[in-house]
Amino acid sequence: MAAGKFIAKGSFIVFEGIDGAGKTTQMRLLAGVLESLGLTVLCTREPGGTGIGTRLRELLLDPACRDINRRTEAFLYAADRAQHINQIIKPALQRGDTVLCDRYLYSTLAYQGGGRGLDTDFLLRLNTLATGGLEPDVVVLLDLPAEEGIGRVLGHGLPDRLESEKTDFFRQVRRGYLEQAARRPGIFRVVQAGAPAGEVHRRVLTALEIKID
Ligand code: Z5A
Repeated sequence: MAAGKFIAKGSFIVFEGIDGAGKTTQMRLLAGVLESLGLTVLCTREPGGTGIGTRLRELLLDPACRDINRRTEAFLYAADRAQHINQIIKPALQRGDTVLCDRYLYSTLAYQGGGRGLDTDFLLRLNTLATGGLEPDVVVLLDLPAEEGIGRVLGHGLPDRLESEKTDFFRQVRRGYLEQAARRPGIFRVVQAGAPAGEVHRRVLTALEIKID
């Protein structure tokens, strides 16, 4: 097995995509491969990668908070991110762990920007404050049509606040992601995610230049 330029001790890898894109599934599969390469892997997520973040997540995804102001929502995601980076991500990277993160600031740009129409400059300024400029080595964008993603998640119980949004919203979110990927080809790897999980896993490995003999 050989790993390309993105995979090393202390690499920071982010998975992005609309709801149901398969981020959790693909992170778990990749973590297994990286561990077999001898790396110590930390899997984490946003929102909710810390104790404080878990409480923010409950608030953010609560259907009763449907009337949240879109700027308030952006500030809460940024607050979750600031706590997550300082408590979890930076210490792990400093230890030499390989960090796999389910969502990061690109979710804010896609959902609060593309989906809710907040100004990109405002979101970037807010998130530069929250992240201190910390960027991942690579962003794996799992891309699939909004209808497919929604179809996958609606199988698992009551929809949370964001899952109940209209399909159009998720189309705009998807567009927001694809625009980011087009603007930042150096950091984004777009993987077509509308295939069985094993096939998507192979595509992720190819995107990350990991070769299995
Ligand atoms: N949000 C935001 O607005 N702004 C921000 O800055 C941040 C987040 C950080 C987090 O919810 C919400 O917060 C999210 C965006 C918003 N929107 N919502 N809702 P979350 O963490 O609960 O939701 P998620 O990240 O979208 O997770 P998810 O819905 O579970 O999707 P996933 O992790 O991408 O997929 P999965 O869990 O791996 O798979 C979902 C289902 O599909 C499951 O039943 C799998 O068995 C199935 N699956 C997975 N892969 C496949 C394939 N290849 N084929 C068929 N079925 C599959």
